[in-house]
Amino acid sequence: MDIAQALTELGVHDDTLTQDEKTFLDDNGYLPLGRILTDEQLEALRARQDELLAEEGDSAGLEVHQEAGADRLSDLINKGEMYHVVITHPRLLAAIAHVLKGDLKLSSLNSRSAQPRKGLQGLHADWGEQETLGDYQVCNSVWLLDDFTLENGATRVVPGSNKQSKTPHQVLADPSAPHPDEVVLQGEAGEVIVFNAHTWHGGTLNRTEKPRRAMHGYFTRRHQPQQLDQQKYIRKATWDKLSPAARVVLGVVEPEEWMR
Ligand SMILES: O=C(O)CCC(=O)C(=O)O
Repeated sequence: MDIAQALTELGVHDDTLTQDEKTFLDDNGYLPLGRILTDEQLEALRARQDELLAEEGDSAGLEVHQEAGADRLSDLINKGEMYHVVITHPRLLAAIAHVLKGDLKLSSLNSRSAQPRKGLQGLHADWGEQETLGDYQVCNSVWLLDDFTLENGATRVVPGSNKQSKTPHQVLADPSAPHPDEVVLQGEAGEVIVFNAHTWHGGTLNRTEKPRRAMHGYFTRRHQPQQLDQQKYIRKATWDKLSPAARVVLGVVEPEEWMR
């Protein structure tokens, strides 16, 4: 099955996003998708996150990246069926497909919880300078496990920065400083916001006493390496739970040793 068939099977069609939504995403480099998770899904994801952080301790996030001031987890596709919504939800996939011209696979699914009084990141793009402007290679999504507010370390983006080739580090004297055009992405727990990962973005300082929890479903073009090599990490128990279409979105094929 190719990715076009997989997306169709998962319910992604030309009109899954409205024309206004596509235009907003093109112009601004991000798009709030509204509420995607049910209350039950949200509770399951929060509970699993707490469980994994406790279980993994100092190793949490190691498969991809650890960060001072934030609790991170990686390889979440293999850590619970509740995470599979990130590679199967039609509105999410439609937005990613819009940015990546239908040529997509998951790069990684990580969570990032900005710790109280910490979590400020410099503005960055998840890719270097754009070689061909508008030929995007990566697209990200933030899944809010807590409300995102102006106070608790919500993600900021610079709207329209997807439409120029440079990264913040090439252009800004201090990428950590507030940017005059930045927008802080506010929303309620259970909502999802897609952002073109070439759009300048970063976590803000969590000024509260509670963690700010979120997951990042990060996607890339099919010819690019993944942030986490999903073929290397795929577990049999995960494979068995995924539909053929979801396996294509994950970019995995059945390992030979399982076929013997
Ligand atoms: O969690 C956030 O608010 C943004 C995270 C981010 O951009 C990153 O970790 O690269």
